[in-house]
Amino acid sequence: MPKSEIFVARPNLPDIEELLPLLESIWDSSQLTNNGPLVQKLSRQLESYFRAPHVTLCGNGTLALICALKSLNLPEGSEVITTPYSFVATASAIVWAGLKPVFVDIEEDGFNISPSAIDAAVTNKTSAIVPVHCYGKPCDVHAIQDIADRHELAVVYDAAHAFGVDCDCGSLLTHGDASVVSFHATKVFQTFEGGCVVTDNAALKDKLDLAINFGFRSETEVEGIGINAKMSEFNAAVGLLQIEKVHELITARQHIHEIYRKELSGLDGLRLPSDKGYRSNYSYFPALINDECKLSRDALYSELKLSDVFARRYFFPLITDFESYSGFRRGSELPNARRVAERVLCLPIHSSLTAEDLNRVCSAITCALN
Ligand code: T4K
Repeated sequence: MPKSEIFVARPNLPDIEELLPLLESIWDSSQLTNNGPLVQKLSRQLESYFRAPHVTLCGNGTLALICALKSLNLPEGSEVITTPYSFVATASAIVWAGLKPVFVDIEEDGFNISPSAIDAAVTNKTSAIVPVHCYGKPCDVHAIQDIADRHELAVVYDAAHAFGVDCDCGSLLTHGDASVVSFHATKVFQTFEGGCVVTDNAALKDKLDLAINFGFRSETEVEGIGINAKMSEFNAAVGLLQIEKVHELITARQHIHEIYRKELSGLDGLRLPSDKGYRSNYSYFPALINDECKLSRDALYSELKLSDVFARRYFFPLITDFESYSGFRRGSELPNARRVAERVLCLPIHSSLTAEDLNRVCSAITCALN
């Protein structure tokens, strides 16, 4: 029998039987979008889950990031310091918001933006910082806030990977002016497409609610240049079922994380991620294939494909290596980001992986690297 393909991510889908009553409620009301009852219900449930005062649901994480930046009224064309080690949407959102990304390096021993590199890159054109909690691991939020306060900069966290993560001082999503979460199909909590902005600033929340709905304050009043970034009732229905299960889904991922750490820890040169020091959501399992490994990262990636194991090189290439982003300013050299981008391999981690799947992944890696 042919072996099934093992993907880096797989959405957890709600039971169709459970979805039907929610779909019936949408059909009965004919309210498909525009802040309907399911969107409102999911917003309140997420505020409670994130222990945060305000959540604005959006059509996806990228639109949520654009709207968060737009709603801060940053000067048009001003500079936003961010990381080149991320999904391209981090930078594209900055550009779509009419701002200029400035790329600085990540920390020497991690995946997140370096606070000292941010500090050194601030100029009188800088208006904001967009750090990424890469793979859901918290940035140094205290150091970043200190820099932002000293230079009067806004901070919008790209928390696409950080659904429900806690850091040393509670909910990670309550740091900065706003945090943006993605609910894409590949994420821990998914609504097919979706995302949200989390903020504790009521005035910002008001602007966001206008921004995602063309700027409409009332039937006859438009404030600011808005866009359509609303979440639909269908996406919210999926979210309402997902939120009931999310604890179970994160626990299943934690189990996989522990199995990988147990089975792969003895391999020369292979560096495995750790969940120490914060409450993780286990959204990714980024392993580093260092120079002492028997195979290079790309060789291992190809070798695993031969076993139908589709690990992914998140995040390679660096955003700055895409032609469209090569012209933006570098606020520092990028040696740490480059080293990690050339060595990282994200292993499959999702709630539908079976013990047999995990055995296949671990055996394929062990055979290749031993
Ligand atoms: N900021 C950061 C830091 C992000 O990582 C992202 C998104 C964003 C912002 C923007 O948020 P959104 O606007 O997307 O809400 C995927 C996702 O499309 C993307 O959401 C995610 N980050 C990024 C890290 O990964 P691809 O191009 O790798 O996706 P794809 O289609 O190759 O999917 C990966 C695997 O997942 C497939 O091999 C199979 C499985 N899969 C995928 C989809 C779409 C499924 O099983 N079912 C599916 O429906 O970008």
